[in-house]
Amino acid sequence: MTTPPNAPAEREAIRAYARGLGFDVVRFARAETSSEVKENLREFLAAGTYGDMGWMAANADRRADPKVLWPDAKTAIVVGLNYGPSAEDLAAASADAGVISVYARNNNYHDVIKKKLRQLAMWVAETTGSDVRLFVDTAPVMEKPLAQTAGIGWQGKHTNIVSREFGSWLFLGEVMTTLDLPADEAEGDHCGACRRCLDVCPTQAFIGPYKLDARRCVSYLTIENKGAIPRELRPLLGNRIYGCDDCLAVCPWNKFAQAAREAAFMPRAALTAPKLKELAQLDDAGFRALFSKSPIKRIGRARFLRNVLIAIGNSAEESLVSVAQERLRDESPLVRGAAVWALSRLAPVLFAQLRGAYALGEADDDVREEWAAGT
Ligand code: B12
Ligand code: SF4
Ligand code: SF4
Repeated sequence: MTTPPNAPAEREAIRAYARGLGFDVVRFARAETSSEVKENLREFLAAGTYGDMGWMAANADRRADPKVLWPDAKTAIVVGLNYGPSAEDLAAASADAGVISVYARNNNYHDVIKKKLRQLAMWVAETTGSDVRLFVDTAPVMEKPLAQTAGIGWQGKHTNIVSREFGSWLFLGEVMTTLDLPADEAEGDHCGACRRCLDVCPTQAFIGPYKLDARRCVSYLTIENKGAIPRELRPLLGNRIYGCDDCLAVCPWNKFAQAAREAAFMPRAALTAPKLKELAQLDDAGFRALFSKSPIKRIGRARFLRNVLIAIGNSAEESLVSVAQERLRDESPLVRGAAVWALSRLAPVLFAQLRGAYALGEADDDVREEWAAGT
């Protein structure tokens, strides 16, 4: 173990260096989780509310405790990168346009944060001689409890970190090190009696304060979920086609939020209120080109068009009937199934006319079921 003699000064030097890299908040915690947090994770996994995210359960031991993940880790340098939107970024889109959540309107934040974390990790290793590892999002680390212990903010009732300086809009990342550095003060809970985030949720995904049923969350349904979106939830998605910001956006602590300064997070015009018609007509090459460097690329064309067609079904826009109809012959059964539902909502008479012939020629069981079910 490396214990620097001037740990507080060392800590401040690391903070200054990380701030220089563009991180908006840099704080320090012991690389460990409390027994309470471990128990909460156990409860969450036992309830099965993680849906298809089997990787949450698969590495539960490591996720519950950084010491299992890396026994030599002593300190977590926890960073926050502000991606705060402007008021116009949060304005409602018209019925024929889709809403992509704020975090996905430009480059993939994993790449942006990883690049900075790598620089930070290398610098810490070189200047202190300690071992380092970096984490962002996909690693089995519970980033939110670590961020709360480090004092970046508190886990609000919407379960995300709320910062007194940046509201709901911080991405998190960590460099863990074998250096033994003094921890910063933890942040307390400042939600009080407020429950705005719980009440605004379009799919009522909260089981209660601080407890999310991920299977109902639009973010899960439109991003992580690989199959068809459950029928009863489809109308509740509205025109949200990738992720959701409703519980974040409504938080009163956002009055202290600041617009992002990181250029890679400035929204691309093409991904701000994109027209549903154009999105539904994307082929594979078009999808890849539009979402180059974007986190949306990961889910692939079929899952994305599934979301777009659900939004078309919710749009009540007659002009989109022909668009839904075109996708009835799409090569992907996931897309065809969503197109059937969209058509049944937008044009029930046409749907009834086409039903017999299309259902007969349909090779996929799930799509045939969509024809049988209608709206
Ligand atoms: C899995 C995951 C998801 C899942 C599940 C979300 C969830 N709440 O767990 C889905 C796909 C739904 C999701 C959605 C989103 N995510 Co996400 N996600 C993750 C991931 C990979 C793991 C989170 C995790 O460990 N969940 C497990 C459960 C057990 O954790 P939990 O909900 O926090 O559970 C706690 C509470 O239940 C609490 N608890 C239980 N009972 C009680 C009682 C009381 C009184 C209290 C105080 C607490 C409490 O204790 C539990 C443990 O701490 C993290 C990255 C990471 N590695 O940490 C990103 C992460 C949490 N996601 C993030 C973001 C930005 C989002 C979205 C906003 C994206 C979007 N715009 O669509 C949404 C927000 C939805 C929401 N309201 O949470 C950011 C959040 C940043 C922040 N400021 O907090 C993270 C940290 C990624 C990152 N590196 O920046 N996500
Ligand atoms: S992200 Fe949207 S759907 Fe998910 S919990 Fe928050 S408000 Fe509900
Ligand atoms: S909206 Fe209210 S309850 Fe939800 S996180 Fe913000 S302060 Fe807490």
